[in-house]
Amino acid sequence: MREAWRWFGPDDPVSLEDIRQTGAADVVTALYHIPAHDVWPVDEIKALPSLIEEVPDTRSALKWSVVESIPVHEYIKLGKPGRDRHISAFIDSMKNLAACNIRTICYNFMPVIDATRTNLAYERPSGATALRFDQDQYTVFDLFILDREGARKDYSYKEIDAARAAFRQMTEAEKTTLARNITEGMPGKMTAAYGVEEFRQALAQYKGINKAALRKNLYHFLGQVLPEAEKLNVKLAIHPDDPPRDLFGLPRIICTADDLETLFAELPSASNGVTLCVGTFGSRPDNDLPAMVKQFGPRIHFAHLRGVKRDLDDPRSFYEASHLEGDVDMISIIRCLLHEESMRKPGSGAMDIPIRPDHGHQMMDDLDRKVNPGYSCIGRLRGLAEIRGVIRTLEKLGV
Ligand code: DNO
Repeated sequence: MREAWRWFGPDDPVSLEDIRQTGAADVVTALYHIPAHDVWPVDEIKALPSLIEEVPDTRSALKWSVVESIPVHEYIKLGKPGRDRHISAFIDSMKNLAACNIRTICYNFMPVIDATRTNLAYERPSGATALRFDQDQYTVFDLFILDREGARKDYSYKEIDAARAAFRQMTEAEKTTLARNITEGMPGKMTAAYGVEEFRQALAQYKGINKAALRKNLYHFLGQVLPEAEKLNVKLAIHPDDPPRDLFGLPRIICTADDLETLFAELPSASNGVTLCVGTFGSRPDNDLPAMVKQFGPRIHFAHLRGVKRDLDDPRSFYEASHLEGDVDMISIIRCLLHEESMRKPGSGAMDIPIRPDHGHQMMDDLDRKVNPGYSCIGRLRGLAEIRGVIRTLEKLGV
C-alpha cells in the first residue's frame, strides 16, 4: 500500500514539508481553483509536480499520484443539453493529467452537495474535535431554515416536533453556523458553496430526477469517459455519496455494495473503479466493508481510511472517531486490502493501492492553528501512524 496525504495546494496550512515528516510519500491533490466547466491546462498541471517533487537531494521525495477530484459539472448530473461539452472538458483534463503521468482520478456523482456534515468541531471527551453528522440538526435545517418544499413528508410527526423544539432553542448564531456548515460544504468539495436561497434553487433543478434518471446520466458520462480512460491507462475511482443515502430529496446512487455491483455490471471496463471510502460506506450498518473489499478487489483504485461511530439511538447520526475506534473493523479491512494487493499481477497495470488517512481530529497544536476541518495535521498524522502500525504488524505476521 502506498501512504498518501491530501494536500490542498500552496495555501494549505499543512505544508509539503509537514507532509514529508508524516512519512507519506504520495500526494493527493487537484487544481482546486479551476471551475467545473474548464479544462485543466497542461502547464498548470505540470507546475504542481514541480512544486511537489523538486526537493534537495537530502530530503525524501514526494510524488503527486492521485487526483482528488476532477469536478463533474452539474449539467452532466442533470443530463441537460450541453452536457457533452462538459464531458469533453473532463476528458481533456484527464488527457492532460495522463500526459503528466498522473493516472488515478477520484471523482464523485453527488448532486448539488458533496460530503455533508452538520458540525465541524464536535468536542470529544479528550478535548479534541471531530466532524459530525447529526440527523436531528439536519432535520432542523431542512424543515425550519431551508424550509424545503415537500420536506415534511420525509419525516414522522415525532421528528417534526422534536426539530421544531430544537429550532426554538437555537440562537441566531447557531442557526447561521448550521446553515453554513451544510450549504458551504467541506474543504475539497466538488460542488459550489451556496447561500440558503441559492441552495434552494440548486435543489429545485433536480425536481423530477429520480435515482434511475441520475444513474442514466452517470452511465452516459462514463460511456464517453471510460473508453478514453482505457486508452490512457487511467483508473477512475468513484467516491461514494457521503453520507450514503438520499439528502434533501436528492437521489444518491453510490451508497451500497449493490450500487457498485450495478455500476460495474453496466460498465465492466477495468478503468471503472471505486475509491473505497471506508468512513462513508461504513456509516451504513448494512455495508460489510471487509466483504466489499473481497467483492470489488481489483476495482479498488484508491482508499480513504477512517472510522465512523454511529449513535446508538439513531444510526443515521455519526461522528468521526479515531481511525481504529469506529464501527468498522479497520484491521480486517486492511488485511483484505493487503490480500488484494498480493493477488495483483506484476505488469498487469494494477498498482499498489494508494491509501490516505481521511478526516483527522483537530488536536493539540491543530486547535490553535488555522485548519481545514477534517484535514488537520496532527489528527491525520495520528490516524496514519495507527494505520501504518496495523499494516506493518499484518505484513510481519504474514496474515
Ligand atoms: C471530504 C471528501 C470529499 C471527496 C470528494 C471526492 O472530505 O471525502 O470531498 O474528496 O467527494 O470526489
